[in-house]
Amino acid sequence: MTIEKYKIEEYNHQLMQEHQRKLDFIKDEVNGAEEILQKLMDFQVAIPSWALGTGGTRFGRFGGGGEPRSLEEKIEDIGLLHALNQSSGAISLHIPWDIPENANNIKALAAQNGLRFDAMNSNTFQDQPGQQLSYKFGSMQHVDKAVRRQAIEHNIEVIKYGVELGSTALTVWLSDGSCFPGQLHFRRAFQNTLDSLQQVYAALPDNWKMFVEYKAFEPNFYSTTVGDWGQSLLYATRLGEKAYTLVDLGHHLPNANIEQIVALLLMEGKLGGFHFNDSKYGDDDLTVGSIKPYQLFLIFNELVEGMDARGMNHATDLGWMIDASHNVKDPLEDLLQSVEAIMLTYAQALLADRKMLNEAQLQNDVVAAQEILQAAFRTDVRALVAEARMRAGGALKPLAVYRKEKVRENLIKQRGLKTVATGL
Ligand code: AOS
Ligand code: ZN
Ligand code: ZN
Ligand code: ZN
Repeated sequence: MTIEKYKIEEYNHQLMQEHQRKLDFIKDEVNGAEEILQKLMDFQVAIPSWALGTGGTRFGRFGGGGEPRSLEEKIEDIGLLHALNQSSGAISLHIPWDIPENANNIKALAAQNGLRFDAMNSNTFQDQPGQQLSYKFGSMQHVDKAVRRQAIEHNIEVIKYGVELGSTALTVWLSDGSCFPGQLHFRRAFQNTLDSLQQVYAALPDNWKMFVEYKAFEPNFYSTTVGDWGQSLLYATRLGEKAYTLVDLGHHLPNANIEQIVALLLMEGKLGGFHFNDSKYGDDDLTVGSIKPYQLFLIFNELVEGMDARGMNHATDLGWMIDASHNVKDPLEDLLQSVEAIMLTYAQALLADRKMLNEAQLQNDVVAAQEILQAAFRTDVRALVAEARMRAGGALKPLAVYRKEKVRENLIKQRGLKTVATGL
């Protein structure tokens, strides 16, 4: 199914008067509104192929129907999101869940939908049917060289698929670790992992990046071999200049200061990419901005400040991706909400008065610093984000159009009620 452009324009037209009033107000309030609008239009967030179906937990899964049954249908779904918000112009694939049978056709279909291929994701956290050796005790860390070899070869295969599709990054998330004290020799696990990663790194094309994603715990509950940003940074530094750390917002121990982590990784030129989501307890993979919107703002504040300090291009120099899972929401509605939350927060970070903040910091004026940040965070930028979306050809209110056009009902009609998308 597709949503015709004229339909979106019709809906926009109905809302125009109200929108214009709000836009005029905010344009009056902030400096450099046009510049912010352009940055918002340029900013694209990649949608993970595994987030288009219902996720579920180990206690069960309650499918919502009409889920994509193939890579083609996943691309179609993201095409729908992108038509509505014009900010989801990329897809992050997962091998083996999304093996492209015919790369040229898949590339053409993505292009038709205005999508490019962001980072490719490998999978050595599950055993696949017919797989020779098991990852039960790890993949790249494994004591058996043959298992490590298998994991390395899989990652090299993922790069090959990515090259065919025009992707330029590989995300490696390893579930390697241990469940009990004594199970693992930490240094040996680190060395084996480094050695394995080095062999994958050697197969990376020149224009590619490698993202090393860390995660505090789960599925291993005693130790994780890429468990925090320190370990990830250590691997990335040892690997070389094409290797970077990837920050997934849900992968920290409780109360970690993620904005500080981001600031330091940027300072070192080692921040490569992002997995946006939100969490209350752990790797909850909840809708972006649904639990801790102020934390998200503080992270974006550091991102904008740090990227500007290094002269980086906000839209292209980092890999912006969502990593989400949905238990009770329609996945597409959830993703619309997540992208919206990212754009709103990015806009707020763009309008923070950084010059004043810097002065306040130099004066040790703690109160002023807080006022400046919170003034930006409390600014209602919804009309700005909506305007950017409309100028790019999207909907002023994507979620409303999605519901009025009965997208899910139509997808269920087309694909059936009992569909299971491959993914987490
Ligand atoms: C796992 O917890 C990580 O967040 C991964 O980035 C991701 O969920 C996984 O690679 C999906 O395949
Ligand atoms: Zn992730
Ligand atoms: Zn995760
Ligand atoms: Zn996750």
